[in-house]
Amino acid sequence: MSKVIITAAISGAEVTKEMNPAVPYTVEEFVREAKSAVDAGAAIIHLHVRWDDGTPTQDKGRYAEIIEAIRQECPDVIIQPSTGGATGMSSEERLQPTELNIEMASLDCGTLNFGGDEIFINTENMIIEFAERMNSKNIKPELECFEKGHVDLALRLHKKGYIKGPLHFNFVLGVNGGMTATPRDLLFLVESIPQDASFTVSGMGSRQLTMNVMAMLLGGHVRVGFEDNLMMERGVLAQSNGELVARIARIARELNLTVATPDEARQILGMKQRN
Ligand code: KMH
Ligand code: ZN
Repeated sequence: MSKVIITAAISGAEVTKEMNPAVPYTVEEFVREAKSAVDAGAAIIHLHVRWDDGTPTQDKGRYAEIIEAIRQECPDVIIQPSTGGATGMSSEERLQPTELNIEMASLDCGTLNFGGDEIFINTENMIIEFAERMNSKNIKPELECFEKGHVDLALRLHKKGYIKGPLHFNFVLGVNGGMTATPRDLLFLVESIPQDASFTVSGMGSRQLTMNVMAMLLGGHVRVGFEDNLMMERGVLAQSNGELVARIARIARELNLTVATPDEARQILGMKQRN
């Protein structure tokens, strides 16, 4: 039976408690949200951290504190810190979590508009620098692609040896400035990557569910969580990240897929086992 990896992006850098009171800010809230997601079937936690007042930070010490606390409750889960951080952060700031003992991180593969006046900057040289940092620390990159040009750049940098295989993409669709979260655009992206690459799909807002289902039909993996979507349905807030994970895990099982454990996810993604 095919396996599907569920990633939970539990916090993000843009969503706030005003939008959904369950968005985590404190260490205890991060643990609560991570545990709810893992208990429901998440194998990977994509992690942005905050200070207690909700301010997004890439501070190494804050990551260490929150990762350690999550590990106490969820010892096996793959923790994937963000190196995207929030728009406007410098490369040095964003790279801080790679100084910790982590096994995976996001690697953003191109620049894009990010709504209003925001620009999410990832120049070619930045991507090379981030990739080389991850290579040197044996950190598995998840290739975040918000549009097709990002996929092409990632493939070019792979060919040049900067991004190591096996390649694992995350197609992030529906951001204001990136590709739309439509079946046509997702299919175009899936058909643009090598046969032996794996992919996960993130859709914004209500498109989280539709893009997740399509990803599974195409043999891919899924990302849910507050970073991309705060609602179960129109007008109904998700009570926890776990609620979003539980729904996609149920749908996966109904599609005759098995939800991957963290160790199975490591195997699928070509990562070292933890112990
Ligand atoms: N917060 C966005 C500006 C990542 O985590 O690598 C970038 C982001 C991507 O979320
Ligand atoms: Zn992120």
